[in-house]
Amino acid sequence: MKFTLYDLPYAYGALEPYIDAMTMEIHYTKHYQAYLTNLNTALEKYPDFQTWSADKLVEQVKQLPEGLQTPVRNNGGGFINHTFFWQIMSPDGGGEPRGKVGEEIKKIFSSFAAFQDQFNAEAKKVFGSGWAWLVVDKNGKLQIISTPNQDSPLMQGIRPIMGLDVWEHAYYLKYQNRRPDYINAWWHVVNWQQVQENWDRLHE
Ligand code: MN3
Repeated sequence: MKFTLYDLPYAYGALEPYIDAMTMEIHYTKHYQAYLTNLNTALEKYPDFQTWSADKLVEQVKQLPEGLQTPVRNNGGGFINHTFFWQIMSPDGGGEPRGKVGEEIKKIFSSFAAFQDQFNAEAKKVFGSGWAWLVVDKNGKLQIISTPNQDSPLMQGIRPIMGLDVWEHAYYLKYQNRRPDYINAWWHVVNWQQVQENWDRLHE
């Protein structure tokens, strides 16, 4: 079994003006594709693991054969992180979350604005390349974390329900060095309905 690209449910230009079409196209067709190709190539030599899901490979990366650990960490992580990221954005996104996630955010962070401030601070402080995440921790509580490179929260046994790619490749064409501007714009495309579904899946 080989992994395949997740089909974007919207056009490259659909998230304009917040995320430009060229960035989306290069991000999807070059970066995302490269993680996928490299993951599939790495697995060719390890038939025992070809039936595992990509999430399981990343989650259990430390239990894998040594030669498979680094490719899974970097490319498996890159593959699942991006597959996740495409889904939590939408041209119909933005605004404030309603329903259970909205309630939980207000309960834990006191207000949506305070939550955004804390998330923005976490995303800004990532040194070099990485991700900021809204996760459900082991006690079922919402928490904001960041990870370096393509490390996934799954590697710590925690589940993301929302995440933001702060690698320069995600914003440099439009925002150059202005990561805070990219972060502020990104809130306009957050697909809260999907975030809610991600939450629901963890609480079934
Ligand atoms: Mn990326």
